[in-house]
Amino acid sequence: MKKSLPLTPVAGNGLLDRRLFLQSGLVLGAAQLVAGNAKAAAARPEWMSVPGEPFTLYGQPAQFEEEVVRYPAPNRVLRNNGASWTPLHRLEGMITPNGLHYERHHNGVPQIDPAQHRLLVHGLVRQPAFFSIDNLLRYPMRSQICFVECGGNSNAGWNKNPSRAEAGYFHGLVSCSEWTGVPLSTVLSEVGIDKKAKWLIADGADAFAMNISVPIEKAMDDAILALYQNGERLRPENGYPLRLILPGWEGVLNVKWLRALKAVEKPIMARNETARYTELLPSGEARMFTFTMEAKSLITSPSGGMVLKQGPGLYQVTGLAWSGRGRIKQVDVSADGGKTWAPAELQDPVLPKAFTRFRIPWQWDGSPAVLKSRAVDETGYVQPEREQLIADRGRQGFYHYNAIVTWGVDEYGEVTHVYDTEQKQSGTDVSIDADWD
Ligand SMILES: Nc1nc2c(c(=O)[nH]1)N[C@H]1C(S)=C(S)[C@@H](COP(=O)(O)O)O[C@H]1N2
Ligand SMILES: [Mo]
Repeated sequence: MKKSLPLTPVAGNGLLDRRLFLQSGLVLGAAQLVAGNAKAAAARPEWMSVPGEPFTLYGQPAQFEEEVVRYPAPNRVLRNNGASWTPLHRLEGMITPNGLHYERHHNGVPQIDPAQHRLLVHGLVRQPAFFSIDNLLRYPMRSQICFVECGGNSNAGWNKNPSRAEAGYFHGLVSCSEWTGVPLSTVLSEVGIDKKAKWLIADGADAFAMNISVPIEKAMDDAILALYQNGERLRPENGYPLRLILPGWEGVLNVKWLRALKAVEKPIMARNETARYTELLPSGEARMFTFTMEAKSLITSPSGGMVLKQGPGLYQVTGLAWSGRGRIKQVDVSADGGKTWAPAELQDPVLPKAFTRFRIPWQWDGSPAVLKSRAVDETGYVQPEREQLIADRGRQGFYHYNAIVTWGVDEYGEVTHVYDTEQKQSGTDVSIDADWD
């Protein structure tokens, strides 16, 4: 017999040992006990009396899951320049379903016929070449599970008042998929890169004609010319038929609808690497070419807009952590606004540059509580508190917000986003004040 763990808190305000969940699935006491007649409880539901629906060619979510959708940025969609958020607070595990991957386009989704699409590799190369999709499909492929995150994700965190958006509609400009395709290094060695080349200019085939500069080292390291997303061909909105995947690097560099790569000596200084995705620091200097997305974590349940309906008792606190520098080493959770912390259980697999699911049991006593999570990655980088991030970066930034997220729980079990350890703050609803131009 295993010795069972005591329900003694391991940190303030009722956080319990993370191993408790590994002991028994019934620890939350969530099962409904059969009171009285077990035969009535075993009665067949109505859908057992008629044959089911026929087969479908392509499956859709259950009709009862219609609320699990992306959230489009208000007013921006009509102009084809905007974003839509992944509902992270309604998902589990570490993989984002393809239909819910966040979207960010600057001029809509081009409808590309794969038979007519070509990738041109040129510039400082021995032999410029075209690659059709059929050509690329013949190369040996590689898969990597990694996140893609927009540098503008979570930017409502810079606002003076805490956003009232639900967790995913605030932090969901990040998604995690298994990307499969041809290692970019394979194609580059085929065309022969000149030693003078230090950058690749990547071009997209959308009406925005998006372009951006990618350092050669990253291109030769783990970059993928992705053709598949979670086992099926890319979705149009995520770059069909070909996109660049740079694991752990800012979303904007992951050029969709990829049509050209030009080897050059210097970055092109495109709009999206100068006027955008760059921030003015308090020193007056511009923080540019940041590339790697820093470690971040987010409690997805309970989170903003949810209610602890069962009243005081045992709850599962769960969320996601990720880092562009590598693996997540630890996620600490606090229920007392950061005074004390306890390590959460990290769910396998814990992969570099991928979502990592964490869980910890929490005994809520019915009084106000303040939940936080803090990610530490394998380089030792610790996710900063909001005050710290603002002290380091000032408020002119707009991009690259990765501070600790705080959820306040009131005595009714209602969960809201708060900024500091005060349980509740007044403040008007803040829309995501994003300049997506
Ligand atoms: N061709 C092209 N590539 C693009 C963009 C674009 O507008 N056009 N948007 C970029 C930005 S800013 C981000 S955050 C990611 C979004 O990828 P997704 O829409 O697949 O989530 O794609 C990047 N690649
Ligand atoms: Mo982005």
